[in-house]
Amino acid sequence: MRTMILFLVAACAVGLLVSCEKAEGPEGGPAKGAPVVAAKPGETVLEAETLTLSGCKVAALKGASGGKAVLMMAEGDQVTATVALKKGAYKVVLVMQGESDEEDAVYLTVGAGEKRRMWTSGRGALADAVQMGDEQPFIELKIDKDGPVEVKLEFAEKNVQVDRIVFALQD
Ligand SMILES: [Ca+2]
Repeated sequence: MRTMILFLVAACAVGLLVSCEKAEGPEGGPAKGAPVVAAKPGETVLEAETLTLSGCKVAALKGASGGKAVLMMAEGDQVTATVALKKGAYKVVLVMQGESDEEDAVYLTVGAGEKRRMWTSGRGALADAVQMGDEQPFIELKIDKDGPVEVKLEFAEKNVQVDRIVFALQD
């Protein structure tokens, strides 16, 4: 009987260790769904909740940077900003959260670029958005000269939460 109890205790301990590892993610990195991109040199981060909002509202979101995101709910909702970027090639990462297949898309327009339908592969967790028809979790942006760049997010589907947009300057 004692052996059995010891075995159960050991099994529980192993179970706890395994779940801890899962919570921390591979190699002690962020948990799945946690923000993937951390601000570092060469990166410009726009927190969606600090930008100019029309229609949509700021909502608390666990795991989001700043603890907040913008909740897109209806046709016409939009978020706009002007960001000062230096000349160069960028990867633009849109970090957002969608709750279902019908609640996972938003339109993103950067500078003179096309209006892109972006959707998140994650469900119920923060994830980097992917452009429709593309597998890359970012879009490529080329800036020809230093200066202001217009950024616009527009409603595509309801119940989408946008955490932030990261412009990462490439070498
Ligand atoms: Ca945020």
